[in-house]
Amino acid sequence: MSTSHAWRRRASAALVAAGAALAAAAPAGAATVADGRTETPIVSTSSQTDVTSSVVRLHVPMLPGAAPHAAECDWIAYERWRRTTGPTDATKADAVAVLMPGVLEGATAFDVLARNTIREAARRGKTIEVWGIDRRSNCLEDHTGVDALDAITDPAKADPTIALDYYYKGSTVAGRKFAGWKTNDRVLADLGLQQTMEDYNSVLISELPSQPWREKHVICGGHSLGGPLTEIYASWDFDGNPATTADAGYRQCAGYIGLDTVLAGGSTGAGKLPNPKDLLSTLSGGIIDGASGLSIDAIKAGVIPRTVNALGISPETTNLLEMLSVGAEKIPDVEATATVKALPQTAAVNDFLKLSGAGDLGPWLFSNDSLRDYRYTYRALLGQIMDDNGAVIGLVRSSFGYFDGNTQLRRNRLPAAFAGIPGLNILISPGNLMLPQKVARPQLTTWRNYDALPASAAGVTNAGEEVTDAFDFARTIHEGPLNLTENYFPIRLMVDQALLGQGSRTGGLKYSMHPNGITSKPRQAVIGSNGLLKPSSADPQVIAPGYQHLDVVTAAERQNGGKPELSSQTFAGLIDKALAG
Ligand SMILES: [Ca+2]
Ligand SMILES: [Ca+2]
Ligand SMILES: [Ca+2]
Repeated sequence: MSTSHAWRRRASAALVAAGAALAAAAPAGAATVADGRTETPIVSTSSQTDVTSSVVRLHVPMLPGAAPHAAECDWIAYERWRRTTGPTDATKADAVAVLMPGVLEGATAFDVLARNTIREAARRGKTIEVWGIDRRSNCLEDHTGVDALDAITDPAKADPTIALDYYYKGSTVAGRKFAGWKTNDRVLADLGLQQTMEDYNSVLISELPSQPWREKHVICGGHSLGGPLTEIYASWDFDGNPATTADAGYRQCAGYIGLDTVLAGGSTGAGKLPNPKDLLSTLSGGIIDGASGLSIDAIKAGVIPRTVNALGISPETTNLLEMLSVGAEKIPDVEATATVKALPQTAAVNDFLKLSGAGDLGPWLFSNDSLRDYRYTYRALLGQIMDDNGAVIGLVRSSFGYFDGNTQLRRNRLPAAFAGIPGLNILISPGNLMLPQKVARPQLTTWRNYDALPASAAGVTNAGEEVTDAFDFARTIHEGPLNLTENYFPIRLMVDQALLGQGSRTGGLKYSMHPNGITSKPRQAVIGSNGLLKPSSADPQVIAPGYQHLDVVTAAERQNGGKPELSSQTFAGLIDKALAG
């Protein structure tokens, strides 16, 4: 990918971007909204210009009884990808695929898969759209500082200090001051399954008004937790009367796609429940301890955390990731050390840098060793945090290249040390992970893309295991008004899922009435061979060799060795099958 080429296009589109910024502000002011719908074009630096992207926002107030909340939270959003030459009316497309993200994941995660699948479908003679849902919890995010950084068109001036000063030093950007992290916002306790299912459905029925059309042309699916959420959507009965089914979730979908996830896994209680309790325990910082800790009242009262704030994973650090990704896209080879050293010494930032940089259990427990001890370019820093040869957190791993420039690397032994600790071992996964040695005068660690591995990668990774383009990966973390992270993942959502799976039908869970909805239509899973799941017989599945948990949605169209990109090929195949009915 040519960065300079991308830069020229971005600069030439500056006027469009200015207009987009105004439209994006509409939900706050609402003055320019005629009918409760806005669509904001995204100025993308993707080289695949035959696919265009936009953000659609719909005015859909929260369910009655929700806690007081910001006006932004009465809007829902999705990112829309479609053929540049295709119809603007989605119902004129052959198919619309609607995808639900996983834990801590935002809509832009689907960018690469969406583009590749739209292009593959076109080669098969079909015009399709892909929509990525941005769950309602994203309404709590304030992107002002990151967006200001992203808007700078001269790479030499893309100084992250602009964003850091906004989030940490009270500076004013675009007339706004940061109001602080909303980790304990009461409204998060209301963002459970019922609200999420209603939102999934609202996108479909308001944008594609004909139920018969939807049942023939809409593909439903998701990544990670988005798989169980799709199973639950298929089971949902929106008028609460199981005798009428035109309103049921499974009657809105022609087929289902699962991306490193399980679709027919029993999240509705129909089969064996994939046990989310260890993950819940970890995400809640150990406060939720198994089934006994599952209580909606406790979340509302604030006894159980309302969002993830554990092990350095917090709204603060996911926001930081987005900031760093701007550097990894625009100034990939510039040294990031000064920025890393300038990061605030908050508990969340320190925990995250230490978890990522300690290298073994002893230093993690007894020292201050952290990523602050090493020197990286921006792209190498992103690699340390998210690549399959750097990231200690398996949920965020993608395979986008390998380190270079530093001859003093060592194995990172911390994840292996965590392997026996229940809960921790779900988030912190062993792998072929490297880290710079801690030395007095560290060398600068640089980065090589997935298709240009250095000889020093031998024995750690290889061309067959590297599948994602580093430029596109960095781009998708922050591009446009949305982003790749769900900074305020509502723990309520996963608690509801666990309760539903245990058979509870109290409150809003009573609408899960069609447990076999997910098996009523064609379905297909793509499983990464290095992802988070073991192969299972729950769904028809394709195994993507070398793919990590995120690679199933980020893998590049052009694979090493001329191999086909399996996620988009499989996705397009499922669409063909579903359309054939
Ligand atoms: Ca019904
Ligand atoms: Ca790698
Ligand atoms: Ca987000």
